[in-house]
Parts: sequence; C-alpha cells; structure tokens
Amino acid sequence: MLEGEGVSSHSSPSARLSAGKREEERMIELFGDATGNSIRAAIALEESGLAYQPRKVTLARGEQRTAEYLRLNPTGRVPALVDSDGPGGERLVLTQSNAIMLYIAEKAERSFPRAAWREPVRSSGSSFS
Ligand SMILES: N[C@@H](CCC(=O)N[C@@H](CS)C(=O)NCC(=O)O)C(=O)O
Repeated sequence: MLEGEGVSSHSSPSARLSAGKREEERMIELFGDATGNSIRAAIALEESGLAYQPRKVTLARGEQRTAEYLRLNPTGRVPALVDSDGPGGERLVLTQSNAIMLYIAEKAERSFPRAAWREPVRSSGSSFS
C-alpha cells in the first residue's frame, strides 16, 4: 500500500530549497486517491513547483483504515501531506485539503491567498481588514 507513483521534478526560483538539510533529505509526500480533496492538493503542489512524491491510498481497498495510515492521519481520510522539512526544519504532518493548499502556497512563496483575502481591500472604499 501507499506506493509512490512518480516524482514531480518541476523547480522554480520560489521553490528552491533553503539551506540546511541536504536535498535528498527533504521530501514532501502527498497521500491521497482520485478524489476532489486529494486532487486539489495535488494541483496546488503541481502549480507550486515544489518537488513531491505522491503516495496512493486506495480508498476502495480500505487503505485509509490501516494501522499504518491511521498513525499518519487518525481521521482515516485523505489527503494528508508530510513535509520532512516543515517549519523550523521539523517534520510536519498536515491534513485537510484547504490547509494543505495554504501551506503549499506559503512554502512556495506564492501570493495568491494573500493577494485575494489577506490584504485590506483599498480600491473600492470597502475594507475587509
Ligand atoms: N475536509 C476534508 C475532507 C477529507 C475527506 O472527506 N476525504 C474523503 C475522500 S474525498 C475520505 O478520505 N474518505 C474516506 C473515508 O471516509 O473512509 C478535506 O478537505 O481534506
């Protein structure tokens, strides 16, 4: 179970890995299946340019309920992201597709969530700040 399906090897300036751990020690893994929530997380990773390893969790076979997967995500749902080089260089396990997307955007230094919602709206006279 949880086998890899290939590596996305895009790279962009914003996606370059920071100094610290050697490149082969840094790894983002995305555990998921062909569902909307998993696919949106995968799209965010593809768009980010960050290298990652997809790990398939076949829901139809109940792989989300194995002890191995439940250690990763006790809710038994996909997607789940594991970043061996998370904040402070620590391993991070993240669930919830929207949280994963925001994390990827921040890590890749993409500004789309910040531009859309996190800055005050000044042009129209209304403000959400
Ligand atoms: N709010 C969660 C929902 C995750 C979720 O419901 N995943 C479903 C597939 S789309 C799942 O893993 N179902 C397996 C199960 O419930 O056994 C997210 O956005 O990631």
